[in-house]
Amino acid sequence: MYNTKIKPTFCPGCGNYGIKQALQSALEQLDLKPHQAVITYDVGCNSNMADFIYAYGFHGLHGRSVPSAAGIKLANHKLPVIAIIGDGAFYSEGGTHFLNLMRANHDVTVIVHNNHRFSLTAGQYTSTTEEETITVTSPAGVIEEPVNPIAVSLVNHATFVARGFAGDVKHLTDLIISGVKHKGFSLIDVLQPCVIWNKEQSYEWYKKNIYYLKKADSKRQRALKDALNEKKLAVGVFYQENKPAYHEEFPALIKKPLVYQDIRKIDIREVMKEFG
Ligand SMILES: Cc1ncc(C[n+]2csc(CCOP(=O)(O)OP(=O)(O)O)c2C)c(N)n1
Ligand code: SF4
Ligand SMILES: [Mg+2]
Repeated sequence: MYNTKIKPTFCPGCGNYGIKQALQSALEQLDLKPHQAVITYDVGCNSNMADFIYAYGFHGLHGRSVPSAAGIKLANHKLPVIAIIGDGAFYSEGGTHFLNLMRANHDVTVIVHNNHRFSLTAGQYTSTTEEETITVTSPAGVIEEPVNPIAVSLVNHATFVARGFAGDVKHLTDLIISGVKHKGFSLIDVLQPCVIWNKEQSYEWYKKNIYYLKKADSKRQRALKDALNEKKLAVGVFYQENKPAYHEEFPALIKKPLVYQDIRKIDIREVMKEFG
């Protein structure tokens, strides 16, 4: 139901196949028909998915699929909105959106295809690439410390923080379902093998280096312990909190979604007099 006629063009073995499959299974299990949800896309290998998934979609600029998602949600908060984005886009290029949209608790689910590279443009290092990694833009090894998106989200007021693995589609499907059901901002960072530009972090490497969290914590400090674990990578829901979403607190949206409001009747002449 969610496939277009276009055959995916990801490289054979790319982790994006697993993420696509998990997203489509989640939509099916949530009983969302292609016209009942909106998916925003970015620029990158990950977001070529816009051509392959049959559902309402919006293609944004690099690093901007999440503000597009927040805007759509503000226009019609009855729609489930999912943003697809890469690590280079969300944690590097669109870093301000990463920091600021989660604080507002916009009710969107963000799925980050985290392959630790700018893959579409030939494998440059991003802000999540580990120190000392050799890439085309770091021939002597990366000097900077990597961003830890899970730890940053935990201390930056995100209300649902999770990490999945593209090689475990069933687990990732469950994370996406929980993220979409969560009322507020949900971050799902996905460990995504890129078989072309990141040979080190392969499926086998991840299988040896991940462990599964049992359940979401309700204390940020406790969840941080797993987020800061440098020996192994935790996958699962780190933290979840119930809090009103942005559209539930924004006065103009409390009665009904903006798209159902008749804005033709609004007369701004009185307000404008203040500035005349
Ligand atoms: C504003 C802007 N900056 C840079 C680019 C060039 N660009 C396009 S895709 C890309 C890499 C994408 O990396 P990432 O977001 O991690 O996605 P991936 O390809 O790894 O899935 C870059 C740098 C662009 N198109 N627009
Ligand atoms: S370059 Fe990497 S991320 Fe892009 S499609 Fe190929 S394997 Fe996937
Ligand atoms: Mg990337």
